[in-house]
Amino acid sequence: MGETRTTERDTRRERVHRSCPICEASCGLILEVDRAAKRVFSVRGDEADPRSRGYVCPKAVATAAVYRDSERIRRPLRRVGPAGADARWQEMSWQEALELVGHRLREVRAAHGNDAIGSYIGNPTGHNFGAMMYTELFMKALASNRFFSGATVDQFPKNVSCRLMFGDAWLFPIPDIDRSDFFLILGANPLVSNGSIMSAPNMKARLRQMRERGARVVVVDPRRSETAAVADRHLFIRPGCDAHLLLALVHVLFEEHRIAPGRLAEFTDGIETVRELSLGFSPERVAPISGVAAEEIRQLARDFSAAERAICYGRFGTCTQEFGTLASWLVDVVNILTGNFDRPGGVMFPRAATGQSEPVDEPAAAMPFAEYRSQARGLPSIDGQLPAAAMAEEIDSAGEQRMRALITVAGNPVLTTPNGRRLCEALGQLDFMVSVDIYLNETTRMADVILPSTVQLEHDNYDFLFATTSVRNMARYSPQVFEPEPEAKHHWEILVELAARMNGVSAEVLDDLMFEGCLARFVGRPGSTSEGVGLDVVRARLGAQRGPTRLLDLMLSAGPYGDGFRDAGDGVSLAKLREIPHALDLGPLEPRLPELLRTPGRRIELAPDLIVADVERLRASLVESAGGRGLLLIGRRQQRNMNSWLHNLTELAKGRNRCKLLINPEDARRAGVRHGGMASVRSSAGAIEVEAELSDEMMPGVVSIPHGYGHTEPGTRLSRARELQAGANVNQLADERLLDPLSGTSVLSGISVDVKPVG
Ligand SMILES: Nc1nc2c(c(=O)[nH]1)N[C@H]1C(S)=C(S)[C@@H](COP(=O)(O)OP(=O)(O)OC[C@H]3O[C@@H](n4cnc5c(=O)[nH]c(N)nc54)[C@H](O)[C@@H]3O)O[C@H]1N2
Ligand SMILES: Nc1nc2c(c(=O)[nH]1)N[C@H]1C(S)=C(S)[C@@H](COP(=O)(O)OP(=O)(O)OC[C@H]3O[C@@H](n4cnc5c(=O)[nH]c(N)nc54)[C@H](O)[C@@H]3O)O[C@H]1N2
Ligand code: SF4
Ligand SMILES: [Mo]
Repeated sequence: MGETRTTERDTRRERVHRSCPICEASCGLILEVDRAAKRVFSVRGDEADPRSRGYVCPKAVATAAVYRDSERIRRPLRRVGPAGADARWQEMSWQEALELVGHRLREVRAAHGNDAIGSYIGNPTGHNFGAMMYTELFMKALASNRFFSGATVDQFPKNVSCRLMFGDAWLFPIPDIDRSDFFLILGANPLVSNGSIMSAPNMKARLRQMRERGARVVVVDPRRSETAAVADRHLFIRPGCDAHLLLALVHVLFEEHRIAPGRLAEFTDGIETVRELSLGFSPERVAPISGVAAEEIRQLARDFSAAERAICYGRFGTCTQEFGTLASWLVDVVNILTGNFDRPGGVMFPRAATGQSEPVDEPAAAMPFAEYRSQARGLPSIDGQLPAAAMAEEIDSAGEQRMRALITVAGNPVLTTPNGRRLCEALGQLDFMVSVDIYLNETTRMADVILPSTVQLEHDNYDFLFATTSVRNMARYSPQVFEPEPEAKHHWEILVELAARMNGVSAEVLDDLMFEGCLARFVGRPGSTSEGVGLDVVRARLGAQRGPTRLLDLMLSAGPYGDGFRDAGDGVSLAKLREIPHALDLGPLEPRLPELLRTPGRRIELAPDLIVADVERLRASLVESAGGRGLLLIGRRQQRNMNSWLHNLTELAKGRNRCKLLINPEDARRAGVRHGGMASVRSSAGAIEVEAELSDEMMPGVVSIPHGYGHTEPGTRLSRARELQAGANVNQLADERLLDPLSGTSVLSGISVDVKPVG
């Protein structure tokens, strides 16, 4: 790393630009590389990038460090003998590996039906254009109801509330933070996470700029987080009580005649129903439960509605809790009732250059709910997903109808979903398991076959998902930097190859199907840039390319900023993006309603039936006694982690132990736990031991342990993670039975625990 002495080699040094694929912020990077020697000399922020202006966080180095990690898997592996410390892994050729996996999966399907094969899709998929596009194809090829993903330990409540209110699970209202006067943040810590469903590099500078121009930032969080520490006001809240608090805010808005939806009223249904729902939730009623004083709630409602342009924003903490969907819904209810929805300085819908967030002709049908039910617990599938928390029981407790094979793709559910111990044991009972992954980790060590994909520097990429979550519209293409090793396969190629083998067709046929699907969906839409363009023109222009780059080329030219396949046109095209080494700034977000709504009649559904019914559960919780539930456990993110998967990189994992229990000194005294001493933390699901750190940044009654640790399982290939940051798996404490019923999302924030000193 860094500058080295001048040698002949320097003549081969080149500077290449890419966006960082680790988190949503997608910062612009400059990498200094030697392509021939496949070396990265340095990674730094790109000052000329209009999005990130030189900003990067310490994780930027991961892009290079993962590429060179000698423990990363580079060729398919097959396990010989049982999983565990003594497991042996044999390298296989791609041909052999794909044949074997295809054969075993077909066998399971023939004997037990489609649903006998499950799949779990993890987070890095969202950071990889090819993976995203072809996962859909892959799911169709599997045609199984047993679909699980990281969403149900993350943002799925927001997907559900957006689906019910706006007709699309992936149309997210995004904070227009650079033009706002008031920013209310619940359950998010963007200073550390760098923003989630709010893509914007350098949150620290942006929040500072907000305050410099007189805007106010209020953070509601059971921990005085890094973000709370730089806010104007921080309110402690009891975990799991955001829906109570927000409904009390709504109560005050009605009571004090602060309802001002403005033009939104013309296309919003259900305002009166929401008023009625809020009646029983006065601040006085909610205060003892939530721990937020009634007067604070009233003041917050007044300040929020008095601000010229305000944002109510909730994220991880408001989703992964008992009332996750209600809280996610109420965040938008507050924005809508105060007229801060779809207007500058409030929240708005970004416009992706690839066209997936354009208005559609046909309204969406009702959200599929319970089209399938899990076999063990009868849990409903919701918009096609089953709760990740149900994976273990679908294997170990579903009798003849059990899940017999599993495909994990870029995920580590043993560490990231509830009750990792049970899941791990259940994985051992599968007839067959295959993992598309680049590490032999706590989950993939249970697989029969591991299929490693290329990593980011070995393939091109496009910031596809994050164009729909960005605080400014943008387009960003990242070129491939290094040639992959001979025969290496890209993530999308593995998915197509498997899909092809499952269905007895060739990979080319499937790839062409994908392409034809995109042609039909994106090209020639009335009013679009490609209206009237012949498909023969499009085909000729796209040439003989294959795979995701062809799809991207098509989507960009057909998209809302596209050149419409007219060579002389001045719009966006892949060829033009290739010429721009940075992100292309497409301007600030703009109002897009009601045209964009995908509900029948293009109306905002402020009081969807499923949600109205769930408010009863919230009402019932008001009469439960506050307190008496012992300590409540929440998580926390740390700058040098990304969920479970960067701990094998010395650059990021070195330093002091980070997997600690944060506990308020008063609670520690009561529990007899010392600063620096080991504490045993027990819940209804399990127990772990971690070092305690006393801190008044924790609300009394609430403790915190970060997730993604627990690199202690035998038989992984993560020697540095084990040595530097083994930690303990906090998801041993997450009970797989506790879900937000409207979304099937796990309760990870607000788990009842007992804390005791060890020994
Ligand atoms: N208690 C608790 N649990 C949580 C959370 C929490 O805050 N608290 N957070 C939740 C959230 S928000 C999320 S998103 C989930 C994440 O949950 P997961 O997605 O299950 O977990 P990750 O740790 O992100 O695992 C990423 C996996 O992808 C692999 N990988 C990385 N890059 C590539 C690549 O380029 N190709 C391929 N094929 N594989 C790759 C890694 O080796 C790793 O196995 O965890 C959730 N779990
Ligand atoms: N450095 C780093 N950055 C990351 C990640 C990472 O692992 N490391 N992961 C990425 C991923 S996958 C995601 S999804 C995003 C998530 O990004 P964020 O949504 O910003 O999530 P967190 O940083 O976990 O912040 C959640 C906050 O909610 C608080 N909280 C917990 N329970 C409650 C509650 O019941 N109510 C309220 N009001 N607050 C509560 C916690 O104390 C915490 O401060 O971060 C992304 N960025
Ligand atoms: S904030 Fe850090 S991890 Fe996220 S994109 Fe920027 S450099 Fe990468
Ligand atoms: Mo996430």
